[in-house]
Amino acid sequence: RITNNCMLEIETFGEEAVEIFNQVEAVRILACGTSYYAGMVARIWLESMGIPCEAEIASEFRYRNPVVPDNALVVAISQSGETADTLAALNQASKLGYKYSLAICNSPFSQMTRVTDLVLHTRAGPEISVASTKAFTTQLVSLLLLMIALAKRRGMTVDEEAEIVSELRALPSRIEALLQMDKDIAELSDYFADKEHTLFLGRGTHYPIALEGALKLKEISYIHADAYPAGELKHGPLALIDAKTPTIAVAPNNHLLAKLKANIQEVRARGGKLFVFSDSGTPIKSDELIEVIEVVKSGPFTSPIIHTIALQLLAYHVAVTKGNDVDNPRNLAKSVTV
Ligand code: F1P
Repeated sequence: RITNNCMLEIETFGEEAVEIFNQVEAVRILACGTSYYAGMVARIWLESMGIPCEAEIASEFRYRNPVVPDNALVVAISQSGETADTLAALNQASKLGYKYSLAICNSPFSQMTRVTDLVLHTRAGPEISVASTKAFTTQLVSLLLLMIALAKRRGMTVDEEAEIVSELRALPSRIEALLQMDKDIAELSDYFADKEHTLFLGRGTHYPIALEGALKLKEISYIHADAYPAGELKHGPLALIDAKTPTIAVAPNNHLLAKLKANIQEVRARGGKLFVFSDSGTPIKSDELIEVIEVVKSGPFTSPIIHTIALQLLAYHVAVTKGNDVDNPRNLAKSVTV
């Protein structure tokens, strides 16, 4: 719910939460799969506001003993709220002495919501398909609201807050506009349907979006997909580039674009076909090896959401083209409770 600015925090989190947020000095995010990628984006957001933050894979954190910062908030993100590794990681965080806890969950009656101090419901509605889609985008919105609540205590100005809130208000119409691109994205699916491997690249907040795009393609299209931070290309992944391995670059028109353009050229120079998901107006030209897909332009905080939906549509159409059961992919369960 995005209501008028001054009410935003109380309406979203409640007064008890606001009291806890006044104390929080550091954040550790714990999650699995798609939810972990949302946490990776949030880590960059929180850091950019001067809030120390780590994002961790829950199945690793549950066996570790890191030093706990003072007044630290542990944030568990989970669509189901029943994921065994995330619950175990929360338990470990409590044993280690994390002072406060928050669950960001889609299911209001899940186990996770019963063990944390605070709960933020993502209200995505029921997710019928196994692969997380709208759970992810609502997690990102929830994490943005959390970032605002915490950043206000670190000197975020009213104008800065208003800018992010106005971006959020514009999000539904931008998503509507993006969904109009469905046919264009569907047309790409033939190219991918017979491929065995795909590489995803991104930088900054869009690196986790590349990871999520790769995960969706794996989960429902059964195409092997890996995502790399684009700067890592020359440290190994370039060896994978050939005419049979397409690369998808998540390339919004932001301060990292110049670097990403150089990485795109590195792939092109080796004869790799590229699909560049950019914003309208981005100075990258299509040619025989590069196909630019212009997604709806959005602000810096909501661009990861817009780009995610474009990649979700791509994975969906590739899966449909291959005749897969999109809602029930093989070998996967909706809730990973063991
Ligand atoms: C985590 C997760 C999902 C994935 C699949 C298996 O679930 O890895 O991201 O799409 O459903 O579980 P959750 O903790 O977000 O419910």
